[in-house]
Amino acid sequence: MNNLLQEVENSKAEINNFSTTDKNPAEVFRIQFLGSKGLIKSLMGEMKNVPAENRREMGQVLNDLKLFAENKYEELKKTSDNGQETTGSEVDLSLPGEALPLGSRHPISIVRNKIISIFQRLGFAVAEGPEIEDDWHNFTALNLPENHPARDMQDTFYVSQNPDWMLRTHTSSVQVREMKKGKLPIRIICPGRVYRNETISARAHCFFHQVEGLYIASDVSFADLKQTLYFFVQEMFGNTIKVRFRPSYFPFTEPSAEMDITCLICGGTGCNVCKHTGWVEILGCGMVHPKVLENCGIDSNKYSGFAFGMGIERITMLKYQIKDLRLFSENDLRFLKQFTSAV
Ligand code: 2NL
Repeated sequence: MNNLLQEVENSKAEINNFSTTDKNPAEVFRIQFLGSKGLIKSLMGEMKNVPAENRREMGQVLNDLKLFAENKYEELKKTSDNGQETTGSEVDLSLPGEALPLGSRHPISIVRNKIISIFQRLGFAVAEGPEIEDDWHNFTALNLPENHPARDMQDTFYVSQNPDWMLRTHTSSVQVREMKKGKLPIRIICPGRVYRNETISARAHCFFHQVEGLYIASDVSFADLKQTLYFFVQEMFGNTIKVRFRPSYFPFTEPSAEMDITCLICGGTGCNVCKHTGWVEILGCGMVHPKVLENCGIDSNKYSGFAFGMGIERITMLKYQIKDLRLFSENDLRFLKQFTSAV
């Protein structure tokens, strides 16, 4: 009787300290303690040797031990169901998770997307192309003469493997590719990164972002150009804005112009931003040069078109009053977080 009690005590300790490296601890436990050849069954078998007057008491002790083992078994089943090695009490699954930090769009992306959506409403489609271009698509097709400074090693990044290759200096090369496809009319905008070998300063960088636009059909006029760009700036900056066109020169357009808008800071009365003129330049534009159309296989007697190009950095700086262009590429979260929106 005392021996059996001692065995029960030992078994209790064994159950309590049970551990195994097996993948299924509950099953190992069940076989060892609760199975038909398990420890508890064999202790029950000893009952026949217990004197009759102690049987009731001993039966109670063994039943308690069985209950103890069954509880342990349930506990082991729960933890192996979770696939965890720890017991449930150590991990509180009801605690809320750690909040992920919310990111935000880069200001250049915000402004690019806005420009795209305005022109899409006018029926312009987005076209994209390679950032490494050959001389013909980037320069020759666009009527950029052999001696043009943009072609100089000082102004363009050439690719050392092939002297004909370079990082595109504008997204006009994408428009050249679209014209070469021969499907008319064309009404596209070409957003993208472009590269120029400039000394980095508050106003210039060796790469920036552009949106160029091109509309070619029969009878496209300078009036179409003016109205399209006027609509664009009204949508972009508000409908109190005024515009003016100044004659300019680009090898790929004739006539060419630069478009100014009334200064966003002072409203036209004169301030530092507009250098006291009341106007700020936002883009270059013009009627596509007939030579460019012919270079791309388009009959310049049947078709005409306008084109324009703007730097996204410049528009963004004006819109958000950003004074230094280098902020766009420095990944400083104190700068970028200011553009976090609610959605
Ligand atoms: C600027 C000025 C301009 C164009 C880009 C263009 C493209 C083709 C044919 C003719 Cl395929 N023109 N693009 C025309 C005038 C100005 O960009 O200041 N860009 C930042």
